[in-house]
Amino acid sequence: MKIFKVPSLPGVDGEAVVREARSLIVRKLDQPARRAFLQRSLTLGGLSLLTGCSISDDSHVEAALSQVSRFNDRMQGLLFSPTRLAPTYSAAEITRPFPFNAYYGEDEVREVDGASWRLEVTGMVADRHAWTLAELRAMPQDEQITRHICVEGWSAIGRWGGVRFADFLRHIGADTSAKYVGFKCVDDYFTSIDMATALHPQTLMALTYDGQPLPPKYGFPMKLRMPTKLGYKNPKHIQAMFVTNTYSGGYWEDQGYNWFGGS
Ligand SMILES: Nc1nc2c(c(=O)[nH]1)N[C@H]1C(S)=C(S)[C@@H](COP(=O)(O)O)O[C@H]1N2
Ligand SMILES: [Mo]
Repeated sequence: MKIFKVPSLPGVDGEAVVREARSLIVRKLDQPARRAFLQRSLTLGGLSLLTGCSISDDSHVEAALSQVSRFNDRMQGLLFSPTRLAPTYSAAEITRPFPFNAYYGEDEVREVDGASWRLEVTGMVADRHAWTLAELRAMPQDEQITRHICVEGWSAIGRWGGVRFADFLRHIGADTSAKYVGFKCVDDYFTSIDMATALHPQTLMALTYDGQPLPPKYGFPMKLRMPTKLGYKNPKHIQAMFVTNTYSGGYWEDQGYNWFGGS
């Protein structure tokens, strides 16, 4: 395959973009959803021009699509404004009932015991103690009515309350110059986000839905709510979080969904 030609942009290290992309292009094409999702970013004709690949060769197509997706992550990261707010809505606009979604059905929603639950905090932080729900509830609380957009083709407006993640990160002495914050959930879900989004004023450790403790189906006891990101980037039932410079992907991201996942 030919060298991926990166346009020169101010402040962008083109070679680093390609290196980062190349380190992620080893996976084989096996997920139709992944391929369909990535193909939306660029037509195959354009892709073959860009890369010089034969479009009849699946592994080359896959490699090129992965490069485009990682390139896209870098561009979204560069374009992300740490202060621009996602739209907010009135209480009358809330979608009722708010939809449930997970990689399993509603009959398999995880029931977490709030009394014994702890949020484990590791990585590049000064204070690594595990948090109880009561401790999180004692922090200053914020609220938002925002739109959740799922790539499966639906969106809905909901009302979430909880702790601003930026407040929490500062409180625990997180190294906010780190690249990523990763999350592990009570189910097998996991994801990771860029630090700029972690510090965004609308990124919330949500403890409530519509004024009540988060119901199990919406991620009790705590989910991360980010109106600047697509639904799959919003982890429910969070059990552990870590601040890191090591890329750790995500449940859907590892199957081809774009990692940055901006909405
Ligand atoms: N732990 C966990 N978090 C998750 C998921 C999941 O399967 N498990 N699915 C994601 C997806 S794809 C969506 S659209 C939203 C759905 O959140 P909701 O049930 O509150 O609508 O949760 C996200 N977070
Ligand atoms: Mo989703």
